[in-house]
Amino acid sequence: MSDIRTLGEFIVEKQTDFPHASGELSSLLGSIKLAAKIVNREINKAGLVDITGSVGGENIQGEDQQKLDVYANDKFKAALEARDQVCGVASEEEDEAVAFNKELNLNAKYVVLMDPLDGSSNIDVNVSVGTIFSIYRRVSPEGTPPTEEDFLQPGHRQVAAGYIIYGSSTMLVYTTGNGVHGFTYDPSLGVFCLSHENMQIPEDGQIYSINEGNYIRFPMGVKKYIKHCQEDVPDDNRPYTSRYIGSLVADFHRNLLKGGIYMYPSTATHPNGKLRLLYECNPMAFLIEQAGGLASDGKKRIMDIKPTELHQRVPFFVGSTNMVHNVETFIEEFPEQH
Ligand code: AHM
Ligand code: MG
Repeated sequence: MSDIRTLGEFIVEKQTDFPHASGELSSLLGSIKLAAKIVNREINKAGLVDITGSVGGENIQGEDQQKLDVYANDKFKAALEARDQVCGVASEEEDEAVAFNKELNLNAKYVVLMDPLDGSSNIDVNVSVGTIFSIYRRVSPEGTPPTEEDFLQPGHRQVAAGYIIYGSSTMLVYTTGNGVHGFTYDPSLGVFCLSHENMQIPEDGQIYSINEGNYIRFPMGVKKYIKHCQEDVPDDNRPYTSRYIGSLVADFHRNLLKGGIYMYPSTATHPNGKLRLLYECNPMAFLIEQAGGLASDGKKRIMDIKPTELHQRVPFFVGSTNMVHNVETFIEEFPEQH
């Protein structure tokens, strides 16, 4: 029992790692932890109550919104607003950024960008889903409502990022720029317990994760890389294993632990791919770099992209360093679009 370190204890312990630490970021992470527990409880009973299924609305990308998407969005927003450390949020489920207008919130230093329930189309079939979050210091003056500029910062300016995976067990994984740490939720105690300190992704991996159904629409470099993964070269541990859940958080989490690459390239029909730079790619990029891996749009570092709009999409290649370098080399060598 005495060996258990809870997320709350760990955050307080690490608080001194932040320059000018005042406890605000710790308190902010505390709100995320609380919302995660509430959403976890609801997801766990998704099969029992009439809560799954479409609410009937569409989000800005024209996709069906699931009831639990809306639920998770509301819970995370409420938890973030309640503790006064955040002046506004941008969410995959909201058309526009949301400003918190209470005076204490107006004086807050941080903005949060999030995908409250990623992979939610998987809930009905009992497959893992996740929440992804990304935290920045505002650039607009404190005491005023947040501006677009606060939300459109490049990923390298993130002060913290992480995800919660609601899976066979629920885990919260986060970084504040001092390594990546994972906590497993113990529902009987109601606490996240440190289970994976300082996670590191192997430099080389043997897993590739991509929706191969779209193969015909991929750029030539990606097609060639997939064939490379499938070649029989035992000295190089190939062919690699193909694993694709279709839930970014779950695919990312597995590859982080085992080594591998996750890819969502541009396609003939979706020239910028599917995933969103601000809610999905930047936070995963911060985590993977902190774990010793790489994240790229196929040509350049994800976290160096200057965002131009909230719901911007970007091709995404993330995982073990040597694998990401390798796919970039193929893309450079075979620049044809299809
Ligand atoms: P979502 O945010 O609408 O849930 O979409 C993101 C999800 C990712 O979790 C997953 O990796 C990807 O979409 C799967 O897309 P596809 O079904 O095209 O392979
Ligand atoms: Mg998503």
